[in-house]
Amino acid sequence: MVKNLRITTECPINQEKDNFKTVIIDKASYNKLNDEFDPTRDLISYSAKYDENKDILIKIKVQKYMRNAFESDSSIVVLLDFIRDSGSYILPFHIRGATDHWWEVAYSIKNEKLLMQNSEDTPHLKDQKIIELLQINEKDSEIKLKIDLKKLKQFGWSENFPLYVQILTHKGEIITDSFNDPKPYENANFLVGAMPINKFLKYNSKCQEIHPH
Ligand SMILES: [Ca+2]
Ligand SMILES: [Ca+2]
Repeated sequence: MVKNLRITTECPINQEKDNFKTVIIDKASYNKLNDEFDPTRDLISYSAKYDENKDILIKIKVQKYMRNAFESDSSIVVLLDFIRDSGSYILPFHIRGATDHWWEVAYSIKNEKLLMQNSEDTPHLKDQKIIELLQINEKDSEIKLKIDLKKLKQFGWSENFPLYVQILTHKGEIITDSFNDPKPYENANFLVGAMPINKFLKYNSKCQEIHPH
């Protein structure tokens, strides 16, 4: 039994500037490691939209973006689960823990540098550039990514399937925050739940606010 499940409420449909739509606002606490980079690993919100080429853009906001954090062993990690009955439940990049959404590709974002990992049963995805970093906005503590849906379709995804996105931060092997569960580090490092981002955008769903319990 997973304890401390997140408590969420709906927040109003929020069209941000540039037509991004807020997906999740995280008001829960995070795992402070008491180095100078705690605020950089604190996830605040994420939002998404389709771009003019029908790819999905994702914007991730942290409390305070500090480049130095990502020059050492911290990063923002994005997991994509887009093939049913496939993928890995063990977290990538030697991060301790697991997820209930078995991912096919994972990206570790360290400033302009992206590391990619594919699950063991999807070797054909190795070195495929599915996520691209578009922008780091230090002033607003945001990064912007593109998910290449044409690439996903090449590898068996279709618009009818959910595209589950999971986002977390970590330092070394330790999870520090996630949008799936506010305190995975208190729940045996198990991430629960993920947003099917294409369905979210298609059905104009309301954003979720994660509250401390
Ligand atoms: Ca947070
Ligand atoms: Ca999967």
